[in-house]
Amino acid sequence: VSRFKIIESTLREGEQFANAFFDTEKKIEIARALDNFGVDYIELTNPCASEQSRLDCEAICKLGLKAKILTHIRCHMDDARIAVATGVDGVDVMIGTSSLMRQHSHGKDIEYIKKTAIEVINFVKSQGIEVRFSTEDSFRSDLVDLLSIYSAVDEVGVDRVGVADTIGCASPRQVYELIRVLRGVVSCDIETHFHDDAGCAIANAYCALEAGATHIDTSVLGIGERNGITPLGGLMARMVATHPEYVKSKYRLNKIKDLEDLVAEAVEINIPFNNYITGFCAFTHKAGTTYEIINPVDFGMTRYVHFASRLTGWNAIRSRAQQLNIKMTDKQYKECTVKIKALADIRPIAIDDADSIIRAYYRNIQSGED
Ligand code: HCA
Ligand code: CU
Repeated sequence: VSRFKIIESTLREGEQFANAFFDTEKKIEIARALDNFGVDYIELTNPCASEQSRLDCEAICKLGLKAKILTHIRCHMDDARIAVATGVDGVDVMIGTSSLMRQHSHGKDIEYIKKTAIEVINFVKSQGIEVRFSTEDSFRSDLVDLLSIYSAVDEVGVDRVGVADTIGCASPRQVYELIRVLRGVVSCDIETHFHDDAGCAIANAYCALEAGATHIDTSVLGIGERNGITPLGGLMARMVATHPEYVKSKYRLNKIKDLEDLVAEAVEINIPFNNYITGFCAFTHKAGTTYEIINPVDFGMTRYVHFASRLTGWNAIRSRAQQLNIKMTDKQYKECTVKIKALADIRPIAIDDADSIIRAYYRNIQSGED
């Protein structure tokens, strides 16, 4: 779990998001921002998708980024030749669903898939770059066929195998079990790719790591096909909670807000109110104590205590009073809090209302002391 790598797919999976259209300049800006954040890999759209996609891929390879540049292709020699010619550091090869679906997979298909996969893998490796082999819709494929294909590509020296939950149907326990079994079968790295249709994309990524996966696919804000994949920020939130040293030393977490703003603006969406870390209320406390599993400071964010409400507590009022340079005894903070709550029970109150009550209460006790 602790030494995982990120394959950032905003410029591949993310380009499949409904609103996404990235021109060359925007792709370069996003690639630089991802690199600056510290992602390990940046995955780009198949250069065979369009002439501009190919040119953009070449342009990003020439930027000299620290992150390794990957492109994503179908399991064909034609795609592979075009991909390696762009100057990428590695190729993510994917085999389509249909041939792996239970109904269709009988011996002959599997042998054909293995033969094609091995040809493509050997070719990419002969060019001295990385190669990953994944199967689309892995969780609905026949397990025996799946493992037989993965072990065949592992034997010829693939760098990574990829498991993809293309339709977002997998549950964390299923993920754990499949990756656990796969971990025992292959010796290469294991990459995973989770769609979020059923709300499990982050949990599934975490379970995959627990079971022995080494690489996680993400995109900024999770953008991708349909409602997208594991979001980069959400994965950081999950990982910083359990592995703070590794995550904080490796990624520039305080860049997450700028990165998300950049992508949100490019695809014309708002950051969701409840977004991990950057949602407007992600560190706003209204009732109860100010405990958090994540320290906002790690991400360049600040905690906010929403103290002007009927749910407020005297700790919140004390910290607000102190911001106003007002010092009282605990008993007095508590009394003052009762007054604020009484007004907030009658109508919604603003910060100003609460501040006025605090100030009036304070004046009152001071004049009493005189
Ligand atoms: C696609 C499908 C894919 C591939 C993932 C992978 C998926 O758009 O080509 O290469 O591992 O979700 O299966 O994104
Ligand atoms: Cu996908």
